[in-house]
Parts: sequence; C-alpha cells; structure tokens
Amino acid sequence: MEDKWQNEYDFAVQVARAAGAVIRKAGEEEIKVQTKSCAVDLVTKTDERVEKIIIGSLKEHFGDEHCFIGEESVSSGQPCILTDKPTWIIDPVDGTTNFVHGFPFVAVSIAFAVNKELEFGVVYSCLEDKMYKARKGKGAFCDDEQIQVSDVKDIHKSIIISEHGVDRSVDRVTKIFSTMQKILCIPVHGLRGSGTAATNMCLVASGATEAFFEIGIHCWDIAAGVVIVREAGGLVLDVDGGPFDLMSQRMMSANNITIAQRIIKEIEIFPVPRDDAPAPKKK
Ligand code: LIP
Repeated sequence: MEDKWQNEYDFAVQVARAAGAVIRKAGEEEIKVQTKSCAVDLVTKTDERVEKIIIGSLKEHFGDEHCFIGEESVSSGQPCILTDKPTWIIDPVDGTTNFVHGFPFVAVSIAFAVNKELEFGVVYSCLEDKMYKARKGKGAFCDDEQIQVSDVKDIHKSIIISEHGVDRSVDRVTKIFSTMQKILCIPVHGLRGSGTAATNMCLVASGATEAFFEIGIHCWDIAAGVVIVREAGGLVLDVDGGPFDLMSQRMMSANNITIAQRIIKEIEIFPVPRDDAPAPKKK
C-alpha cells in the first residue's frame, strides 16, 4: 500500500536539519532583537529568514497545493486558519529568547496536517543536534532510537514542565506561579522548563519528564510535539481535561492519564484568545 506522506515526512526532516544549521551559523547581526506583542516577546531576523527558507523549500518541492501556518507569517498578518487541505505548521525558531541569550535549547518545529488531522511532526533541537520525529501510527524517534514516555504513575516521583510565556500582567503571572507552587508542594520531584514548547514535549516523549502544560501557547509551538508525544505512548488534552484543540492556546501533555489528571487539578486557568480567532478590526 502506498505509504502516504512518506515523501513529505522525509523532506521535512531534511529541511529541519538544514534550518537548524542556519540557526547555528547565525551571526550577531542576525540575532539583533526586535519585539512583537510585548517587550519580552522577541523575534530576530533569523526567525524570519529561517521561516522563509523552510516555506520556500517546501513550496519548491511540493508546489503551491499545500497551505502554510508559520509563526512569523501569522505575526506579519497571514491568517492562522487550519483547513482540510494539506497544511504545514511551522515554528522556525522555537525558543527565540533562548536563541538570543545563547541558552542551549532552540528547536525547529515542523508539523503536517491533512483534513485537520496531524500526520507527522519533526522537532530538531539544533543546539543539541537531536532530531525528534514521529508519524501517526509509526512510533516516535530521537535520531534513530525509538522513544517512549516514562512509566511513572506516582505524582510524587515526577518532574513536571511548565512555562510562564511572555505575558507579564500581574494577574496572569500570579495565576501561573500559584499553579506552579501548588504543583511543587504536592510535592513533585521538580519543576522544569526548557524555554521551548517543542523541546518540552520531546522531553515528555523521551521519558525525561512526566508532563508539560501551558496556557497561551501557539499551534506552531506544539503541533509537531503533539504527534511525537502521542506516538511515544503519551497523551495530549486540554488543560481542563477535555479534548485537545490545537487552536485553543491550551495544552496538557503527559505520560499517562493518572499524572495528567493530578496536575489538571492544580491548574488555575485564565482566558486566552484562539489562534484562529478573527484579527481584531483596526480602529
Ligand atoms: C516560545 C514557546 C514557549 C513559551 C514562550 C515562547 P517562541 O515560543 O516555545 O513554550 O513559553 O513564551 O512562546 O516564541 O520562542 O517560538
């Protein structure tokens, strides 16, 4: 039987690796910081250049039939709408703040969806030179080694990942840190955060941590990681325990339902817009 999307998958791995090499070679000039939604929501010329390279390579290889959702394209006004058409969901530099500071976790995240179903995900942690990848129904891998989520069921023996995002409003920061405090005092072995959602999800998939959740996260940050976690035997939910919704800006990924439900009890949820919400009308 034809192995549908194998070409797209193999090419995505090649493109992610090539994009990672561009990130590693970026000079100081390229890392000059600009900001987006607020003073700590950083973007660099590298983010924009790498996204153009990725999308350009994919268009050249597969023609214009496919659709694209890229972090920097959306940031410059492209719609963030997932249709039934084959769609690439791309974060060219996940962990931009890390990239600017030289903190060693920066990932290229490329996912592919058809009929709104995620078919595969590729996360290249380019400073670690680790290629995480997974196709629906075919397992998850780091380089050539198959990976599996942790078998820990006791929350007291877990490491949980959470991130604080870029919103520095007192109300939101208070809720985030109150949640972190409640989780830490369960107690769990520890809280961690790599600064890139894509890498965090690969740490769940590889069994290094038991769960990662975030509210305010974007589809491009997590789409590839969702496939990798699922194919490593984990699960992905909404932060209230309901079904996961890629465009909701809310995500809980875990090794099993026991850990997921225990963490969900502690999460203080705050409202966030959907990624596919219509852009506010300019006044
Ligand atoms: C980052 C996410 C991270 C989140 C940061 C930021 P970016 O993505 O991967 O989980 O906490 O605020 O959004 O902006 O570096 O591509």
